[in-house]
Order: sequence, then C-alpha cells, then structure tokens
Amino acid sequence: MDGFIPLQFKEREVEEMLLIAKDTYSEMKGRRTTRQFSDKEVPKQLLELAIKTASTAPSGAHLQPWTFVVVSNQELKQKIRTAAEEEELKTYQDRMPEAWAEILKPLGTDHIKEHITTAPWLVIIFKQNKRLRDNGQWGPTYYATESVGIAAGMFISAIHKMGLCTLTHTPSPMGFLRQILQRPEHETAMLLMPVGYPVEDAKVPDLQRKPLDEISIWFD
Ligand code: IYR
Repeated sequence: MDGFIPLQFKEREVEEMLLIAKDTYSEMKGRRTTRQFSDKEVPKQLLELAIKTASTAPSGAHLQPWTFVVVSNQELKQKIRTAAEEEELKTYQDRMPEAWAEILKPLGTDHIKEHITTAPWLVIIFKQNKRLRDNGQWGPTYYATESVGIAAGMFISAIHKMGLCTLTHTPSPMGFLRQILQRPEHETAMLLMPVGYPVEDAKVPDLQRKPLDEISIWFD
C-alpha cells in the first residue's frame, strides 16, 4: 500500500503487561491537581518533552489541530492573570448559577488566580478550528475538541510522570487569551495549564474517585 509503513509493535507476555498496567495505574492514581505552585525553576527542556509527548496524541484526520503557547515571561504572565481574574470575578460574583457554585465549594476555588504568576511556566492549549488547504483555501478541522482533549490528557500524564504538577485552569470566558497571546481568529483557547512544583505544604481537597463498577458497564 502506497504511503504505508510497517507498524512497529512488540508483543509482550500477559504477565509483563499486567505488571506494567498495575504500575501505570499506581503512578496515575497519585496524580492530583494542585492550585498551590512554588516559583522554583523548571528547565525548558522538560516542557518541550511534555509537549512533544502530547503531540503524539491521535487526532481527527491527523490534522493535529493544536497550538501550545508556552509562557515564562513574568510581565506576560501578570497580564494574563489580571485579565483572567477580571473575568473570573464576574463569573464568581454574577455569572455562576447556584448549581455550579455548589459543586465548586469542596474545591475551594475563587477568582484569585495566583498560580498564573507563581508557576514558572504556563501552557495554553489552543484548538485550531480551521486548516489551510493545499489549494490555499480554508477548510474545517474535524473532531478538534476531542483531539485537543486527548492531547491535554497526555500532556497532564507526561507532566505527572516526570514529577511535576499542573492544573487544568479554565478561566471563563477565555477570549482574552487569544487577544493577549496574539493567536488568529480560527484558534480557541481550551485550557490554561500552569506547570511547576507544588509549594512544600501544598494541600488538596480530600476527594474520592468513583470505583470501577460505578464508571463502567461490561458486556462480556
Ligand atoms: N473557571 C473557574 C471556575 C471553575 C470551574 C470548574 I467546572 C472547576 O472544576 C474549577 C473552577 C475557575 O477556574 O476558578
């Protein structure tokens, strides 16, 4: 078949797969979202590797409809924080229905977004809604939301596995990010993720994850 190459696949013994699967679960089970970041420096190369890992995600028609904007410049971080807090203040004060406020309560969030200026890196993932076709015209992308969601998941895993923390922050509405970061009209900011170390005495809410039998239905 033209344009096809052999799949590089190495079959493992089931025993070995079980060990790896248990190890992966144990590792990922320990991941927590923190909002308390330290300003300790993180080498740029680690961010590059996490983004490369995220970019291995499958995507609709392999269009890879994502742009990772990475910020460590303190002035720019401050600009983003000011704009995010302005929107979030309106959200928390006026726009948030009671049904939403109720479920956020245990998370202890408010409109103050200190992590934006404290964490050494911010990664903002933009979704590309259009692509430039070979004929010079703009065409749509496909399943871009799903694709970006998968890439974000892989980014979060990569960050956790290397021993750092991140937070999937969704300042709402997020239009200000396109403007501040000078992204084109056809890109939409999806997630703002500070990356760094947690502060030494970081606390997280005491949350439980749903058990397997509550989240899955099996026909076997
Ligand atoms: N975007 C706001 C509110 C918020 C919403 C959800 I859903 C969360 O899980 C957490 C927060 C904020 O970032 O504070």
